[in-house]
Amino acid sequence: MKRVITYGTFDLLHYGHINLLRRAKEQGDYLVVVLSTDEFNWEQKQKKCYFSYEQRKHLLEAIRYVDLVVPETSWEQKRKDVHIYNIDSFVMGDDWRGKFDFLKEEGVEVIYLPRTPEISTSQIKKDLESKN
Ligand code: C2G
Repeated sequence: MKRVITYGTFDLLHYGHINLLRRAKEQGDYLVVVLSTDEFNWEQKQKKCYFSYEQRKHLLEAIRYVDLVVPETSWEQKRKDVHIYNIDSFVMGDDWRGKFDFLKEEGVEVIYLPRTPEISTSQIKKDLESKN
């Protein structure tokens, strides 16, 4: 059983997120999604989510590619997480390319996948604002 992990905010869930989750799951048999809490988003990413952590978790758990959703509360937890969840592969979109290569030291394959172009949560918010 090959176990894969990925991290994110996944606010206003969109097809770019789904493409990432689908391709992450294709790397193995079991996908853990570590979902940024509302506090982590605000304090560390200055992101104010439209959906709360519980709502974003609920949405992610409904996706066929996702097997487990757990909280992301710090940048540093990745080194521990890959052992807690017995991870073989770490997957992120390539906007993060290079940022998590240190996980190779933990015996984890690190994969950066091309982002889906022209869609992002911030773009959705901008488009909606301009329409009003
Ligand atoms: N993504 C993508 N294509 C898009 C938008 C997002 O492939 N058009 C990917 C991102 O690269 C990321 C995942 O979807 O791998 C989740 O994106 P966000 O919710 O924006 O997550 P982010 O804020 O990048 O948080 O510790 C890592 C952070 O929690 C990552």
